[in-house]
Amino acid sequence: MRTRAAVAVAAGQPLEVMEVNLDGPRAGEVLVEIKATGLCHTDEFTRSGDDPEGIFPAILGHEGAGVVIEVGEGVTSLEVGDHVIPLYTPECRECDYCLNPKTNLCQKVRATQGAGLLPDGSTRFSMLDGTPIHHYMGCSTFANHTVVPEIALAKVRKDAPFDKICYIGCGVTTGIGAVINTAKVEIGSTAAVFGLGGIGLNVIQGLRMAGADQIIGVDLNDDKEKMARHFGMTDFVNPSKVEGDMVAHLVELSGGGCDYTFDATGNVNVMRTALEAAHKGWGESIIIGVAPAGAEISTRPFQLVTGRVWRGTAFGGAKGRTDVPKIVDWYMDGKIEIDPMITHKLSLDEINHGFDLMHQGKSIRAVVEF
Ligand code: NAD
Ligand code: AHE
Ligand code: ZN
Ligand code: ZN
Repeated sequence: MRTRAAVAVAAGQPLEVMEVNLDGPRAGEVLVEIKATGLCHTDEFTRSGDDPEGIFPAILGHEGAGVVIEVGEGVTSLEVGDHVIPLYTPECRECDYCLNPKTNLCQKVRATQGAGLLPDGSTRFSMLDGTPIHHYMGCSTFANHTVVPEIALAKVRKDAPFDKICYIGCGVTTGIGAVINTAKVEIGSTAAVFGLGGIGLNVIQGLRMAGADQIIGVDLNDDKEKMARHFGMTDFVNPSKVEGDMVAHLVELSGGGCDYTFDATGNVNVMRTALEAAHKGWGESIIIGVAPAGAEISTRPFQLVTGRVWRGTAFGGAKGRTDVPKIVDWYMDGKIEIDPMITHKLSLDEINHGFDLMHQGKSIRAVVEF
């Protein structure tokens, strides 16, 4: 078939919206009509050329929701008409990682996924001249139709709106999951969140659910304060307005250091500040942000010797096929809020404007509706 997609033709170039060829699903694969997709900063990270795994041409996008149109041979868990959210962290339920409750990093298809291919080593997308187009994070949701492995689809209820639940495909689950699954924040905790964008606001929402007492938000952009307070932030810090050392400022503000800190910026200098603002003896700092090729984190080992813990999280530690349908229920039951964070709706043709809004700090989530 043919479908319309925004293609990343080369690193650093705007996406090009065009008709592409899409082959049907093979064994273990599912054809999905994407109804809506969010624009995550990780898509921009790859488009820009910062991603060491970036491959071009590719169809980016990993925060989508849609409907099953066709299932390939041997697919048993999904049928035509099911509503689904593609998972960049699949859940095969049989690999060593899936069988270990300590991780969500299913490795069943990670090697081919990282190479921009489906598990059989080929692509389903191609240009009209036959040039193959790579898949991205196993999802490629910047296309009206995509082919995804069965193990990388969460089946969700049919009454949930696509233009909101697409965000559960990354930002919502990552932020809330970082608090609940990775940090396991306790009632009464003190926390700091660095970066109040599409991920950081969901960390804040997760901290409020977990019962944190103090939630310090840190961002260079003052415009992020209002929305963060809406989601539960108790104190706002703009580092550009802090005189002297940021770590000392945060340690004082939190009364000795934070029980938990979260980086949602992808900046390795911020990651160091976040680690060092964690409480001596027990503070944990969770890295969520994704840093460019070549960037490295550093601190004095003494920071860890004296009891601080540095950890990371992918997709908020969520096991997607199991956890994502529950998070959709949380949204539908009013336990979590998504709507205020969807600040812009765009057509596929306007997708590059969505990345402009991200750079200008004007959007939280821009969502493309097909
Ligand atoms: P975003 O652009 O919506 O938000 C980033 C925020 O950080 C902005 O508000 C910006 O003003 C702020 N910021 C930037 N530099 C800062 C600094 N030096 N100090 C303080 N604030 C600063 O991005 P997002 O979609 O929220 O993504 C955030 C990060 O999380 C990105 O690196 C993204 O790639 C990563 N991410 C990781 C996962 C994961 O599974 N680990 C999932 C999703 C996103
Ligand atoms: N390709 C990058 C790494 C990017 C990365 O860490 N991605 C996160 C999800 S970000 C979603 O917005 C992730 O899931 N990581 C685990 C994994 O297996 O990729 C690089 O630096 O090479
Ligand atoms: Zn993402
Ligand atoms: Zn697995």
